[in-house]
Amino acid sequence: MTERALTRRALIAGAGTAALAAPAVASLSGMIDLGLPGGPSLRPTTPDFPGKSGMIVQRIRPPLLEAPMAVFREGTITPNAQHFVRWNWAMPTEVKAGAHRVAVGGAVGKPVSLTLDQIAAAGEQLSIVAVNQCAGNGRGLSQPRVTGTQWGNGAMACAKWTGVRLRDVLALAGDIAPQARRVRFAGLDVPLTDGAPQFIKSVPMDIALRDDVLVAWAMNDEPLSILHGFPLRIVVPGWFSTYWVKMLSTIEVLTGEDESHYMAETYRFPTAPVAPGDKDFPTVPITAMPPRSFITSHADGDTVALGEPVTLEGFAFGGDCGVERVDLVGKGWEIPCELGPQEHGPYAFRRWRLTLPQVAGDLAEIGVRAANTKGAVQPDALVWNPSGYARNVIERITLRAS
Ligand SMILES: Nc1nc2c(c(=O)[nH]1)N[C@H]1C(S)=C(S)[C@@H](COP(=O)(O)O)O[C@H]1N2
Ligand SMILES: [Mo]
Repeated sequence: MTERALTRRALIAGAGTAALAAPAVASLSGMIDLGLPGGPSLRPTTPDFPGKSGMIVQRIRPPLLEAPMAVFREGTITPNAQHFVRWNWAMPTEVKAGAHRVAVGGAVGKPVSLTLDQIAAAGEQLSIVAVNQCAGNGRGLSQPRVTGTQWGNGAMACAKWTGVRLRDVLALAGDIAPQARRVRFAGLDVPLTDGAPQFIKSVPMDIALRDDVLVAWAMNDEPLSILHGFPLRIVVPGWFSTYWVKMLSTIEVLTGEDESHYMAETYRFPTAPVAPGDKDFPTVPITAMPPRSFITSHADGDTVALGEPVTLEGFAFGGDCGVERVDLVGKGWEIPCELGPQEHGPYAFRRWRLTLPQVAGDLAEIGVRAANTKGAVQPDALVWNPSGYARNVIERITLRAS
């Protein structure tokens, strides 16, 4: 529940029209090195996207903005100004809340077209803190390299999402047909090239009806910005954000499999290990996130004082459940880390820390390894796949003692 006295009306009606000024390519402000193996690794940063600051520009239009890793040093909630942005196609740069409708149709008793007020009144309002992570997060670090947006690890963020349950919105459209299999979402964005597929995604019925899958209008107590999908987006805690459709305009109950492009052709993961060049192997859609963890107190190549204690800090997330444990691992050794409180529930970032009593020499290739409460553990070696999806290999750094 929201602590602040933000009513659903204030959130939606108060937002009125959201618009996005075009960013100026001219005023790129600095460069950041993403450390991508073999390069090119430098990316510009810009202050020029509205509501954003210090973001790494992967692409201007449609926008792809990445958070510098330093953002994650602070807290377990990522500020909206540093929340990564990803659009497959161009999104409208202005959306009028009063005119917006969400069509709910397909295999339902009574197809409806809902206003924002009707959606906000569909059921209990609730807030859930959850990690929003692109399925391609960290893809640029793949070795061998793969095609697609060359993200470092900054295509992730943790935020508090506020809205109503998807199942309460579905209920406004009458009875769901007994043969219903999936629920598909579309937004207002349209392909830039003729004949290209629209970005639509679907989840199985049991996921759609979950207690915590939202039609959300707020992110960290602010109305969703245009970049994050004003006025409404889907939130599926624990699942990669490819399913978190923004600028939601259509909800469709399907009775069969979903053969649309972004379900049947892409965002899929091999069912067994593959090597570069392999073809025609079976795949399944990318769905739930595996656990990940990061060191934020130090970066690769940092110096630590020889003979002194050193405190390492960072954060972890369990993926589709909570974090069970985090270990610092070196070459042939491991030490359990102290976990911070699970302050925001199982789907959020969680802090860890560890003090080593005395630095005896270089800390070569150290990393942290998270295990989640369902028993999934981060692997030692990259599970390579041709699209670089679902990276969760232990990320290693070396600290020099002197
Ligand atoms: N309408 C729409 N929703 C979308 C997308 C899109 O292209 N269009 N991209 C998805 C993908 S792949 C990601 S990673 C997340 C990014 O969410 P964010 O920009 O709020 O961080 O939005 C998802 N929802
Ligand atoms: Mo994504």
